[in-house]
Amino acid sequence: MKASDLFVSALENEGVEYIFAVPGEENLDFLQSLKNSKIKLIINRHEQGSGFMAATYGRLTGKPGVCLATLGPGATNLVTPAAYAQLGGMPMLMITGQKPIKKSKQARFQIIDVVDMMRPVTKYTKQIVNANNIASQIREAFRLAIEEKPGAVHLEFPEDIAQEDCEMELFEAVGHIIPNPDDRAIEQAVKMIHQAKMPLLLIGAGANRKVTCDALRSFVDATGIYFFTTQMGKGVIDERHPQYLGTAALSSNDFLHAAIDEADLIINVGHDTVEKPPFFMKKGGKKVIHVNFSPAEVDPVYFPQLNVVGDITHSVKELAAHLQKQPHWEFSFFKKVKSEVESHLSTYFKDTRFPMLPQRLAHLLRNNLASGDIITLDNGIYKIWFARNYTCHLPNTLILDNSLASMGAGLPSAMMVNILYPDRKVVAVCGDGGFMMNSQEMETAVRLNLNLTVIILNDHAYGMIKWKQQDMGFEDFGLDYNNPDFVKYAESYGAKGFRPESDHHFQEILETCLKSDGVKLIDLPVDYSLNHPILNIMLKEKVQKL
Ligand SMILES: Cc1ncc(C[n+]2csc(CCOP(=O)(O)OP(=O)(O)O)c2C)c(N)n1
Ligand SMILES: [Mg+2]
Repeated sequence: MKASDLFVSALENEGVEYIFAVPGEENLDFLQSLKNSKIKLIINRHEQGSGFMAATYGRLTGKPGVCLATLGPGATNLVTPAAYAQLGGMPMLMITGQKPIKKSKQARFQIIDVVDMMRPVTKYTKQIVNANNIASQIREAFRLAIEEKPGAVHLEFPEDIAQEDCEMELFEAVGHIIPNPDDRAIEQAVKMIHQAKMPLLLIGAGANRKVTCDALRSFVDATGIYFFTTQMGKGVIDERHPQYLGTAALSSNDFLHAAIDEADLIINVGHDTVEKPPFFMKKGGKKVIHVNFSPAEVDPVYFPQLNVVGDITHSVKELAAHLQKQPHWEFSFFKKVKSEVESHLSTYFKDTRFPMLPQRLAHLLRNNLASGDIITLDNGIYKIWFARNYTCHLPNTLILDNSLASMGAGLPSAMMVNILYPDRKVVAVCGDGGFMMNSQEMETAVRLNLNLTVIILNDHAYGMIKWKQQDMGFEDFGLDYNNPDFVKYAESYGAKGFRPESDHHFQEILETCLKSDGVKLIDLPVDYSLNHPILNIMLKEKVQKL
């Protein structure tokens, strides 16, 4: 059998449905083998588009998303999505081509050491040097990509190896059950929670990767313990729950941190240090119980006193089964913080000024989307507003990246969401900077007849960096630019473009976009004048008074 045919059979054997690709000549044997396969080939316009789609596939299904690129420049373009998947815990396999490794007349043309380049951003990176190893190396790559903590893996498939003859041999895709935590760890955790006066629950990204919602919800209902989430832990429990305190979009000085500061124990389920810290631990300060698939990595701002290691759903169930409400638990301050948060957030929900406040946009989207509909975010200042102000009802309904925090993933991840869940509406919320980083994928979206709406928050600037610049006391400098006419830009791809002129007009356009099929783009002027006064000044003052 031809090696590239075996490669594709091995991918089919792993249940691969899609390959996202920008092929080069070094991938042509592979491409030919793919032609006769059930796997759907999706051609992107930049390798980042392929990588972000594959990573999002992995993030949402738990199965590795697969992307394909050529050697050298194709592979270097995959580095950002690799880091995105690796830090974010998203299973993804990257396949890159290479010139013949046994005998080549190309000297060093286009050749860099891709396997080594991928090392710091993957769990596994290997060149296939013999066709007879293809099946086992693919099995091993999938095993590692899926295993907690999931991440990126890479296989380099050189041209001459792809053309070799080999035996047809596949390995069964065997998974494993994650071990349960040790009873002693549960006992110690229960003791610490019983002894605490003001315990708080933190829900992080790991809880969104597995089906932990029911267990966590029962834990909160049974104990009455208040909870908050990291940005990537949003939606694990419906945020309309009376014990929901908020999402840690900042690391300190938000209302939520008044509660965190008072708590004497944090039960952390599924957060690891790759996310922007939801709070800082201090020597002699509050205690933390780390409930996760593996022990905590120690960091100057994170050094938990107890690790409960094992399947987190089971850990949470065990904790809930052994905990009893304690008469000395004191939650009245958390209740007060919650009501302050709610009244603060709602102040700006109704502010209809135009250009529009990001707070208002989060509110309008919540009102217009069903519980299962999905927003994907790119990276910019609005991510903070959405994390704080958008109320998730279900897990993975606000898809954002708070680990690599890369710009450019908003549109590709919305495309992947639409392919996976054609019955749910999807809106990509992007900055004008982030959108432009992968805007070429508009062509892919239109060609694939996808249904999605892109909202561009137009401030003609790298707004997030402006916000930081102002906070650091620097003068406004070096962060402004001009934009293309986004309406015409959308139209040139065969998409629909809209430019609202008032709050009311935006609502009409949004309704039209959500009701209609196809790719739609809304160029929304945004008002960022409250970023600095609220996030840097007002919050600090209000939190101190609590
Ligand atoms: C690929 C990448 N480059 C640079 C950054 C640093 N960065 C973070 S946010 C930001 C500005 C984002 O601008 P825009 O997309 O317009 O969003 P805004 O904050 O203006 O709403 C920059 C440059 C990044 N996170 N990712
Ligand atoms: Mg901007």
